[in-house]
Parts: sequence; C-alpha cells; structure tokens
Amino acid sequence: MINKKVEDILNAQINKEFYSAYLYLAMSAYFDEIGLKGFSNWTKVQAREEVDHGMILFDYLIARNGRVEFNQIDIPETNFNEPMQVFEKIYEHEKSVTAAINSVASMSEDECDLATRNFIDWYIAEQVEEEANVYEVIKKLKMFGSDKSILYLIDKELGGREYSQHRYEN
Ligand code: OFO
Repeated sequence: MINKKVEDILNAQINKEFYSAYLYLAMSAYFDEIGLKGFSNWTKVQAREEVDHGMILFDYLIARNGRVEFNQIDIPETNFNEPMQVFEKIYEHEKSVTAAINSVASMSEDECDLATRNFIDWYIAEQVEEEANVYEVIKKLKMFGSDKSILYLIDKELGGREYSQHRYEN
C-alpha cells in the first residue's frame, strides 16, 4: 500500500500532466488558426506525450494499490499572439512542471518510498529533455523569428516531429 502523502502528490501530478495536455492543445489550435501547421504539429505531439505522462503515473499508482483521484482540470489559457510568446510560456510552464517533479522526488525520499523515488527518475530525465527541446526552439526564434522566410523553415522543421508512445513498464 502506498503512503498517503505520496499518493496525494502523485494524484496532483496526474492532474498537472493532463492540464499540460490541455495547454498544448490550446497552443496547437492557435498555431493551426494562424497557419503555422508545423508549430501546431509540434504542440499536438507534445499534448499526446503529456497524456502518456499522466497515464504512466496512473498505471503506477494502480500498480501500488493506490487510489486515483479525478480532480478538476483547469481551463488553459487561449490568448496567444506570436510563436515566441507561446514558446516562452511553454518554457515557464515546463520549469514549473520540473519543480513539481522535484517535489515528488523529495516527498518520496522523506517518506522512505524508494519505489516512487526510483520511478520518478524517468520524469526527472524527461524534464531535462523537454526544457532543452523548448529552449532550442526559443533560440531559433530569437535569432531568426522576425524573418518570415526563416519562420517558414522553422515551421517545416517542427512539422517533422513524430509522436512515439511512452508507457508504464512494470
Ligand atoms: Fe509532462 O512534461 Fe511537459 O508538462
């Protein structure tokens, strides 16, 4: 049976991951609306990855005989005005998710739940990758984003991102 404090923080994290999926879908819809199909693809693929992140936590909690809670998912922001602004928001968002994952790690250590401490390592590594990927796009946009022909090329590149499923492996 899983420790109650750890169960609560994992449930909060499930909610954050599904909120992240909502947020990325809102961004994807915005990019689609302004004709940046590649940016729309990139954020849509990210939304699917966020659902995977939520589902891995869900499956883990069940594997530990925990109780999954279904709390309300916040409505994401939908007012965006340019790719750079959206990617800066993404970067801020991912930094907050990293902080939340770090709290799961500290809590599981404090509660001597070494299984969760071990499990959450995958998320710690995933956050390093996510922050780096987002920052790569920000650097390109900072450098060339005002040039519409380069923005077109960045859009093409982001259009190549493919989804590959992550799942919980026991
Ligand atoms: Fe689940 O990593 Fe982004 O939010």
